[in-house]
Amino acid sequence: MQLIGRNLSPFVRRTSVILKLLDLPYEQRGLSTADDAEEIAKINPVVRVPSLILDDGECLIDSNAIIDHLLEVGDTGHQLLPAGGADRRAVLRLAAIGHGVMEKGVASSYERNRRPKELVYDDWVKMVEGQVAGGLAALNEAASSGDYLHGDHLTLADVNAVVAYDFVGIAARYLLKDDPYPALAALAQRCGGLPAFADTVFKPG
Ligand SMILES: N[C@@H](CCC(=O)N[C@@H](CS)C(=O)NCC(=O)O)C(=O)O
Repeated sequence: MQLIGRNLSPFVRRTSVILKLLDLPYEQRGLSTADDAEEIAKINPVVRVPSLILDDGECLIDSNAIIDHLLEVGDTGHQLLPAGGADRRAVLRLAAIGHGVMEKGVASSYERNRRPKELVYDDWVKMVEGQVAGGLAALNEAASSGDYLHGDHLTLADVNAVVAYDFVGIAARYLLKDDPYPALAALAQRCGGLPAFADTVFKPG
């Protein structure tokens, strides 16, 4: 399989983490939407990452659809996502909060970095960063009651939370000043020691 995109994108990195946790072999093609739009357009008509090209050439787009497939083929014991019921709903809810933090963190970064300075709308940046903070606070609260966000082992909720937290640390570090989310920071540190997370840290260049 071939994963398209760089791990700077939290959506790409969470896909990389899941591939590694499930021990699924893949290569990564580090294309970026800023520099490689033409190449990416040949793979995904809306020019976004990640995409995953399967061994038979089928191309999946959007991290949600990609991870849905990876869990279907690789998480047959339902470790990362419970098979059903209240546990599944709880993991999906927390995973959605992590995914929302990624979306709002990316939106804030695009507003600040992809527009000419005079066109940046500060009130809107403040609003999306308030949404990032709300999501991180909710994840921090969930992380405060045990070693994992839900249950007694690592799930998709932890993957998204840690990747979202790490991304905010890169893209809007000032939001983490004075360690406002200590339980989430501790979870990120613990998970950071696992190869699936350590091997997917974005390295520029
Ligand atoms: N819902 C998508 C979001 C993907 C996304 O926004 N990726 C960003 C990179 S971090 C991107 O491709 N941005 C370019 C664009 O949206 O124009 C997913 O979960 O995969």
